[in-house]
Amino acid sequence: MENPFREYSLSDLGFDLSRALGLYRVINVDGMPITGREPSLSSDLLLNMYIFMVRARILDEWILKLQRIGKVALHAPNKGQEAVAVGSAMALDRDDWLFPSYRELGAYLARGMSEEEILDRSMINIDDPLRGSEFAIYGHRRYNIIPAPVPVGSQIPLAVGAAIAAKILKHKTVTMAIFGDGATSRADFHVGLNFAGVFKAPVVLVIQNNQWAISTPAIRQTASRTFAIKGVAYNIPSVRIDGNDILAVYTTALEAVERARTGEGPTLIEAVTYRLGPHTTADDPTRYRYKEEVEFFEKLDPIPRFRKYLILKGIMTESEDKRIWEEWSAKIEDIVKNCYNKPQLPVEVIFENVYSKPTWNLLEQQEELKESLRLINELGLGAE
Ligand SMILES: Cc1ncc(C[n+]2csc(CCOP(=O)(O)OP(=O)(O)O)c2C)c(N)n1
Ligand SMILES: [Mg+2]
Repeated sequence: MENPFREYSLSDLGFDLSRALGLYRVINVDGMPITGREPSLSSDLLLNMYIFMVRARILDEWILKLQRIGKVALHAPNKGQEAVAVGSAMALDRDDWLFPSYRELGAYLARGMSEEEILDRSMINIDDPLRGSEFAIYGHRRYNIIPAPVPVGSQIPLAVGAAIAAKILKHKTVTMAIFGDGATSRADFHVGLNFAGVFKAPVVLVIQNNQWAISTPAIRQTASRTFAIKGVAYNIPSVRIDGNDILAVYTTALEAVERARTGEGPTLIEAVTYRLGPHTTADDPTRYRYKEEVEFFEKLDPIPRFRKYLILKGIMTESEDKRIWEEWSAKIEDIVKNCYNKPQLPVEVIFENVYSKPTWNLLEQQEELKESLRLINELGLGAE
């Protein structure tokens, strides 16, 4: 037993506390690299990062439009947060597991999910892999993506538990949870961090600090100077980074994934970003934040910033960039049309996948539904 009366000092932490207070970036807000920080990555990898962000942006805009015409029930816009989603997911290997939140289209794409699969889910059509259960929630076993939970932050202890299980089984897999600043106020966050610290779980915990939890600003979420500092109390190396700099996100996440894989335990990453859109399509942010604030953060958009860097480095020309946007806009428009025209799921699916043998009251409700549908049909009251 260690002497409980022993005195500790900062050097006992075993990691650099200042990383939880600083703001690590590799490229500045004008897309200029910071001397000595550029990773040596292939042009293909850098271009892929950019294309995933472009695809996420185009897809996000489409889902928003589809919601506005009544084809999608609800959407949580991703605009402005693409670098966190893409950069962190790209640091994972194929066999690792992602426990995302509901604002990570870029992460699903980076794990190999297609626009078609995402849109089938959004529109709850006949090919919806989750057969209508929940809404605005994605996930797929094929890509080792756990469907995002609705209760905020509940993916954190799950990701930590899965990481501990992998460690016990001596699997080399790493788990990563992505969640918001709001989730750090849930008990799940503290329980998760406590277990991760004690059991040295091979997990990477990424806070998407987008400054808002619906209408609650980050300043009302915590009195801590940074969100990353919270990890220090659990003896978890914690790093605060510029989440609108995809190279900072990718290199920090990669370092964390490697630490986890080599048995060094968890890392907490606070990625500072900004939610440019509303919380969801059911939210009106003009009721709680000024448009000047949004205009200020629009200038820090991660996509034009990385675009400037790629052009500056000669990895992409202006016309190649134009071609990427045109190509993906056209491709995604075709996919939208195709998914739009697929038949809807039959309404009876709401009774599926609950009990292996339906209970008497479910059977009764099923009959009632059938009868209501028959009546609606007979009276010509149905939607097209
Ligand atoms: C336990 C729980 N409480 C409240 C809600 C309602 N709710 C949904 S999202 C949200 C805000 C979450 O904010 P944050 O964690 O910062 O994520 P962001 O939406 O900004 O990505 C709230 C309060 C919920 N889904 N679950
Ligand atoms: Mg938030």
